[in-house]
Amino acid sequence: MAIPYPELATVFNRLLDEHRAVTILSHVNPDPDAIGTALGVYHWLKEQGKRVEIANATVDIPRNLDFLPGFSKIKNKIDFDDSLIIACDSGSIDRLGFDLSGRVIVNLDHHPTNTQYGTLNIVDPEAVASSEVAWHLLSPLWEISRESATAFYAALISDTRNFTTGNMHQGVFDLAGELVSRGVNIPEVTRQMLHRRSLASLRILGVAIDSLELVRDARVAFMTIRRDDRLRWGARGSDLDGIVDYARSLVTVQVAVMLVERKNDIKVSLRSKGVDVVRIAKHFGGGGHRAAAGFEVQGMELEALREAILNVMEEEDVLS
Ligand SMILES: [Mn+2]
Repeated sequence: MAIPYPELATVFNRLLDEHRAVTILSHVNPDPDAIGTALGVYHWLKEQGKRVEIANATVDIPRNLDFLPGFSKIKNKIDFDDSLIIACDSGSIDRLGFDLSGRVIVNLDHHPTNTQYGTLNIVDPEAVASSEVAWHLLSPLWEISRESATAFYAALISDTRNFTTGNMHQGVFDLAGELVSRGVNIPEVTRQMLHRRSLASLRILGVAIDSLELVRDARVAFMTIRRDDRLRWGARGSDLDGIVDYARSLVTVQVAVMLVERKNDIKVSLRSKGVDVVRIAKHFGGGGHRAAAGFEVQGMELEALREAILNVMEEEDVLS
């Protein structure tokens, strides 16, 4: 364990005692780790009789997670004004999308680039998912129910891409076993998470694969999704999840880059094999993990941005 969970849990407990209510948040454009971790914490607190609300600043949260217990409780606003904030899977305070000035915040995350914005920071960069952080913090304090375990398990399989990411180790399987022993219905979670894709997500995958370009001796792959393509197929942000992994899976590729043109900016996702892409993301004001990072830029054309990214790769000497 990289961080002193027992000591952090003591402070966490004290903060819980000092507040009459709790607001659980996760980052905007949430992925299953954000939603799953938040819901797991939500049930854990509910079961102890706490007054809890759960919110996310994004209106359009991924509908394929609606099988998770409590999904329908996720609101788009914060109603409690003096509650303890628990922020899940969010590397910075602005990624939460709400005005949190003057609030007491528990920052529960695993991004190495986390800005430590909390009153209490429980940030474990060695954890493969934020739900792993939640598990280490919460499981010694109070029972983990089937509801919480299911949400944490969904978060875990998502952030590890079904136990295949480069940071996998035996402890993750042990954790999965612990969660499953609380009654997680594995086939059901698998069905809901993997076999319920939208048509738009496959159409837009086709667009992305068509756009594939290889440069620098095929060590760098670019995929580009234009706004027109998304509008044409009705693809939402969550329909693009995992697409960049296809580019990384190519034998020669060390860095895969996906550029997604949006209304006011371009969203860039970086994935790598063995090289550190968080350095590239940081250069553009973003963050993430060694092998998976991202950032957003405004006021740049796709072409110019591609060149800028290649230049930063050169400067930072990320390619081997
Ligand atoms: Mn995560």
